[in-house]
Amino acid sequence: MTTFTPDIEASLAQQSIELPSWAFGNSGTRFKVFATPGTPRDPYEKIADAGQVHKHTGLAPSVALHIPWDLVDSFADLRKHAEDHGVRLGTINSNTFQDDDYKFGALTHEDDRIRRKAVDHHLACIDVMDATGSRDLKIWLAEGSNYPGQNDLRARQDRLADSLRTIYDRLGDDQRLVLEYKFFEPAFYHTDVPDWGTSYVQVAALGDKAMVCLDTGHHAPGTNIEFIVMQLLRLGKLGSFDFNSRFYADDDLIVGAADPFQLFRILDQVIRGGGLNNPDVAFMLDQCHNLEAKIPGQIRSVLNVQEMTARALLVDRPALAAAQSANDVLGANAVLMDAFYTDVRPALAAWRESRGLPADPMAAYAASGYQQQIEADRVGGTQAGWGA
Ligand code: LRH
Ligand code: MN
Ligand code: MN
Repeated sequence: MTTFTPDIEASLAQQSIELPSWAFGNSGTRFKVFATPGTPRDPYEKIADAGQVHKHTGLAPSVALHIPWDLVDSFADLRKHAEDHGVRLGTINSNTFQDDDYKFGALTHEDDRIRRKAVDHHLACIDVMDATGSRDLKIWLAEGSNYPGQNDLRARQDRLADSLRTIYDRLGDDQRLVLEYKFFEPAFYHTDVPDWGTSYVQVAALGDKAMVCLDTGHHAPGTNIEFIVMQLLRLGKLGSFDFNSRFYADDDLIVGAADPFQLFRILDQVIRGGGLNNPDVAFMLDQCHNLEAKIPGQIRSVLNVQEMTARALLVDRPALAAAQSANDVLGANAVLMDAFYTDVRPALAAWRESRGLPADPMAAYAASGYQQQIEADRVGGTQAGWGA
């Protein structure tokens, strides 16, 4: 069996992955949302469920919120509730994609009234961050156009810079803004923040507290995502990941499910660039579980990240560097592939047990009775969905 060095064990012990509150609500395609028994009815129940993921894996100590989906009367109370469930509140996500006013844009809108409304929403999100103790405000903008000529691309970029400046200036000393990019959808011709370069240009103009968020599902097929990871780390601007996996578009499937090798390559570059165990890089999931049960779906997800992290930590870096500098093409590739093909699951199971965690978190959750309990308890009321 593969064993881990103390250095690798120390890295694994520090790893933490943030869960999205919306992964616990119902979601679906534009054709149908299937209800899942036991689905939370409010943000409190979503956080209780997130606590289960952390309890069984030790990997997920924080939960990201989406505003207004997770609006509550008292965020101080929600914070306390999270602590009671062994987790804390993490990144606050703004939402400018479900309001009629934003049909033609939010932070880029031509109409100052609407643009001001969108800016104010972000300022309100920062108020939430003050109450929850969150560090990061994550901004994803659904703005763009469908037809060439529909909009003045350049003027929109200027208005975006201006809006972001107002938001940035409201951040506290220990708070940050992370700007997520996405190459298309919901707009099909142009998107105002379509790629890492645009996000980088915008956040670099703001200052040190603004970083790029990389959602793995937001790239065209065939994009070398690990190259982008390398470049952003090199520039000191990789603020966070939204992990998920995709076969076609922004599928939001379980991270590492579609292409474990890509996840390994990304984590390899994270390690190479000093991004692992680095508090400046937040590792989050951004997923939906349309068919599978949500809590085990999240457990599987964090375990996938842990597994590929452990494999990437096994890369023999001195041997890799030697092969690379000798231009030993096949030798260098073999060093990387040896690590990728190593089955670390038995070593991780043993390591978990040594830390008082279940060797098999999926089995432990299934045996815990929690799923049966929530399915019995949460009848009546409205199940929270991707949205409310
Ligand atoms: C947009 C996105 C963004 C949103 C989330 C629900 O596709 O990735 O991060 O906040 O999905
Ligand atoms: Mn995302
Ligand atoms: Mn997405």
